[in-house]
Amino acid sequence: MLKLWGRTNSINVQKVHWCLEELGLPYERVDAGRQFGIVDTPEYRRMNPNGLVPTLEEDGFVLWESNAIVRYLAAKRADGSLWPSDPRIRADADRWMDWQCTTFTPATGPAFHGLIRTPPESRDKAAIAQSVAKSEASAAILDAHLSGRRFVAGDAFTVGDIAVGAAAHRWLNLPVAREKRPNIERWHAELLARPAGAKVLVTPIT
Ligand SMILES: N[C@@H](CCC(=O)N[C@@H](CS)C(=O)NCC(=O)O)C(=O)O
Repeated sequence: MLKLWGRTNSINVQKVHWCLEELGLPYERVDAGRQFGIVDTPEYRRMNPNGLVPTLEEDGFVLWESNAIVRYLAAKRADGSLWPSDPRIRADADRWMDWQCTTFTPATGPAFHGLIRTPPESRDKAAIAQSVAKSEASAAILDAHLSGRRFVAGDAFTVGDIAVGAAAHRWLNLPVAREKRPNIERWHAELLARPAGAKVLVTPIT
């Protein structure tokens, strides 16, 4: 039985949660992190020494790092669709997963934390403005890439859409003025039309 630890408002947890829902696998999810605690207990630290969420456990096999977990789960679908079997399409999906965690989410992070998790009187306005500018630069790259492509790695939904989609959902729901990005908006609407996407990509973001 698959067991996932993590609170549902974390995008890293959302990726794993979304993948589990896409695959229709039976699983148990335990709220952990921030107000739910658990991550600092010795039992949790034995599984995940980082004290972060998500963590996945399956019959004694423990995995952390959200993108690695998503790929592990997607590999269970043996038809090579969600984590593509074609090496080039797989590399493309993997590349966008890496871009999400090394470029896009670091760009949006200060704006998210400043505007959503920090009281107005304590906000660093300059850091938020810089974060919005960096996020726009990332959004421009993603929007251009999605021009003429249905999903990030081509015609089919893959793990790349899960990672980038969770991050894009957060960006699109930040209370900031954004440039129009028609390709991102069309793709995001398609992600939300998927039952698993609609279940996991909740609003408001918190
Ligand atoms: N690279 C890790 C990052 C994990 C991470 O930073 N998790 C955050 C939530 S998104 C966390 O655990 N924050 C502390 C907490 O929730 O207590 C991954 O992708 O899984």
